[in-house]
Amino acid sequence: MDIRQLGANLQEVRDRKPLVHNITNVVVTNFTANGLLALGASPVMAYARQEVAEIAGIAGALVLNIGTLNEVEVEAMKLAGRAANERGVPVVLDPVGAGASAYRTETARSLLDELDIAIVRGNAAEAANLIGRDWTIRGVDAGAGGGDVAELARQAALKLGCVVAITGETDYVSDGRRTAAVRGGDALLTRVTGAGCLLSSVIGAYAAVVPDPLEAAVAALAAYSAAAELAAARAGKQGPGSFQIAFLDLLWSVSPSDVERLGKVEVVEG
Ligand code: ATP
Ligand code: TZP
Ligand code: MG
Ligand code: MG
Repeated sequence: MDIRQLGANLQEVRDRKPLVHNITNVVVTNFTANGLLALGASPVMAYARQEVAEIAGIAGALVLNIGTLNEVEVEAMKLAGRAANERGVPVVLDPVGAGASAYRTETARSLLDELDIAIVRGNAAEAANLIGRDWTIRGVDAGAGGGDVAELARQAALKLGCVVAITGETDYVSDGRRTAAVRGGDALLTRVTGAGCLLSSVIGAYAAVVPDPLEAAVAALAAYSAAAELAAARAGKQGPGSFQIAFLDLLWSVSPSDVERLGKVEVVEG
């Protein structure tokens, strides 16, 4: 894994402005589109089964997020996912709330079974529940769990056959062979709804331009954490509202050298 490319990968996103097709939840749609625009990517939200295959097929990445899932949307996700797979477009899955209801868990698993997913990004509870491990989840937020999250990421990557990024105070990313820890960020991210969902879409933007999905996820997490740290320094004292605006500003202004200076990536294994 080349962790010296963190800044170069951000520049690549800005230079290539990848089109990111999001089928996401109703809570975070606007924040996700604004965050991708601020970073330098090009968001499109498209849900109709009449069009999703066409749009996913020309996108740089497809992001599937089950935050407010329903039957019609899940059908659209599968149509879009198949078109993306046929065209070699990387697919990112955010299994929001997996474990909170049987429908969410089963839907996330069926997307993983039926589609070739490149990267799963979720909290520890979602990742654990996807692979049949117990971990408390309350609505969409991870509760207390326990154990070694780096090992959970590794096991989930092996079992699901893709890169798994588990976020929290420290993020862990694994492809089953190589595992990295990304530290930093700011706890105010947990007070802004959609901070995780936007991150999954940012990972999509990176996956569109960085061929190795593990490297793409690590670079996205490092940039996101750096932007959050700078935003907290600028506006954190005022609280989550001001932080959210500052964070969007920082996604726009964080520089490749900021990411290299602030990025706290450690290769745990591989
Ligand atoms: P949850 O619903 O459990 O909060 P999520 O899907 O919103 O999960 P998070 O795990 O909160 O996603 O991750 C979103 C971003 O917030 C990531 O960049 C992560 O590193 C960061 N983050 C989460 N908790 C902390 C923390 N305590 N300190 C610093 N950064 C954090
Ligand atoms: N309810 C359903 S989806 C959603 C909520 C609150 C947004 C979750 O966003 P995140 O990024 O996991 O905080
Ligand atoms: Mg959160
Ligand atoms: Mg989430």
